Amino acid sequence: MARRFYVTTPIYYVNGVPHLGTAYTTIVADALRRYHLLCGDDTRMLTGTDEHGLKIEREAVAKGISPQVFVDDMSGRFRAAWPELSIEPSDFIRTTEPRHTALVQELWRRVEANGDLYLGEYEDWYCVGCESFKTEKELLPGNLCPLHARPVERLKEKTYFFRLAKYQEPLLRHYEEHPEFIAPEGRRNEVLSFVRGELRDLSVSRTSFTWGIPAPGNPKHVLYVWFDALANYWTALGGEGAPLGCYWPPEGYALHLVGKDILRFHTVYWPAFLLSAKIPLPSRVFAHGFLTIDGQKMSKSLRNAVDPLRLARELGADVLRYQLLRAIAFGQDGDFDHSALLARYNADLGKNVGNLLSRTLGLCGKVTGGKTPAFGAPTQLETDFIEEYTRRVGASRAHWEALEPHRALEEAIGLSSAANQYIDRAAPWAAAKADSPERVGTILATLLEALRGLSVLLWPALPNKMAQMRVQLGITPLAPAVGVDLWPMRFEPRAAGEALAASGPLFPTFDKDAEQALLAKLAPRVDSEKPNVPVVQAAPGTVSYEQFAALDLRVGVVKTCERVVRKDKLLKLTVDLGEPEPRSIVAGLALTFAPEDLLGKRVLVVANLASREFGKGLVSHGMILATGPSEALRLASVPDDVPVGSRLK
Ligand code: ME8
Repeated sequence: MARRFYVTTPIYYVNGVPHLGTAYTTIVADALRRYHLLCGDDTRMLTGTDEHGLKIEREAVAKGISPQVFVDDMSGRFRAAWPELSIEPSDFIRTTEPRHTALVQELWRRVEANGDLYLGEYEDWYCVGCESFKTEKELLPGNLCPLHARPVERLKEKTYFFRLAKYQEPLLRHYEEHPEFIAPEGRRNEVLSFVRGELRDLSVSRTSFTWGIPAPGNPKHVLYVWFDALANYWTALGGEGAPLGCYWPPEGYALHLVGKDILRFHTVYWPAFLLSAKIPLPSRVFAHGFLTIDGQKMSKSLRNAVDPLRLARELGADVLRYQLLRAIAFGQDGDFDHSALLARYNADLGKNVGNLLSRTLGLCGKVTGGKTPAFGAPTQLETDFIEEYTRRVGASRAHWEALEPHRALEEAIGLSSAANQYIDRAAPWAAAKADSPERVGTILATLLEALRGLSVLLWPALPNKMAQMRVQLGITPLAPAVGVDLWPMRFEPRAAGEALAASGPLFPTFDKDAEQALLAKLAPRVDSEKPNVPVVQAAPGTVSYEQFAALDLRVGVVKTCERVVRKDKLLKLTVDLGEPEPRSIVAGLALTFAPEDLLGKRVLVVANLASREFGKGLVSHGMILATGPSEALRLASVPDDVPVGSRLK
């Protein structure tokens, strides 16, 4: 029976670009989506962007642009990023979309109609990074937020309160009646002890800024950004009675994947709002751990250095996906280590799965003329292998069900190791020498079937590589359909005589030199000398280190350059910044330089400047640094041996 499976990620704040942490949650969600598709489940995945609130408003003001222009640009970056990681959400919601704002206001009205909102005044410490009030108890010495290590602000304003205290008992009852609601177990205990403590009513509106959804009936207030954001999971389905409502309980199964930083919002506030609005609760909230990078705490400046998109462009999305899903026990904190990524790639994919494929197809090429052989009489070797196949395929499925992708993939790789051992034991080359074509055929047919199974088991993590593997195996691409279970629970070798299509190695391994070169390119530039001091607010007229580090200054080389018709000062260039495609940049350099002067020149580029339009179709995606008057400009540069794409810091 097809289940209705709805998986969501947090909607990400648009004050930064997608980084490894946000990519992590979104990749896991996509892998789960793919697993459920394979099972024939009616599957839906939601991600999106969280665009209101003080943090975003301030960021836009700092950039001198309107919040709407800022969020449009940043949200676009998230939307564009996910396909590069082979993430294919069914929907992408933005909290500034009318479909969302209208339904959030409906949710508010329902909560109000239930008597759960009242006006009052609130005074407490507020962390803009968390968009959350903090009690004195929670703060670090010096009034620092424990998560952001930044000073909190004292806020006092008129606000609507939500009667959270009223939901203490109903929440505890829900946790008890639905023990699976909060996972993993340790997180559940954290929430239980929080809710058993003193649950204070929650401030859910703000009056000191305007970048938010107006409170129905009192537009002086904008809704608290978390009230607004949490509702996305429900508003994206179209609210009550909408056709997509079937993905929400009671008909559907709704799973929220979140990082442990936002557990309380999802397991206390969100269910309380829903209980108040008389809307069914989601089925489960799973809070995963936090990633560190090469053993270093992931901070904003480091995040920029480990750009998941850059990794994916360098190695392919599948390699990054596999490492995040396999190396980190889902639920626990984990380290993302570049050398470990390459080592695991070589071991699991290159030398194990890749080798199995090339050995099998190589033998088929020699022995059966590149066609599938017939599966004849099995010996004990086949019987044992098939037993192991069936056990591992079942175990892998059970681990996906239990939200243990790392274990599910471990079983798949274990199956590949077992198949490699089986080849060594069955020794098809010896059977070929002994002129036993039937025996060789049985061995190769067994291996081909194991590979076919693997192409399904590994697809949630490695969708592109498994599609290529299926091409080499001469089988059709996976085409999941609702109600059709594609999980390879039965071992059914293919008919003889089907064409195979061996081509180059699927997972070419990196030798030591290639590994060193890649590591030098990929490893984040961690300034280990930098003391781990809390960031203090920048004095007027200065920028903080974080603001400086947010600038992406890169070394590029000019590939093409031409004048712009009717714009005397402008040149239109393409500049290689070490990205897959050169950037188009429009620069006011034409009064000093002729186009040919600049060809092949090294330049310094502000690579993350918002794109700017200079006229119809004339858009600049970066800025070249120079000094001097317009007619006598000198380009800022670095020595010629600095590699293209290097970042300045
Ligand atoms: O909290 N390791 O958005 P956000 C693992 N807008 N995951 C990480 C991570 C790390 N080091 N850093 C971030 C918000 N994440 C709100 C959510 S939902 C209604 C509103 C992931 O941009 C993880 O999923 O700060 C974490 O919960 C989320 O990004 C926070 O994203």
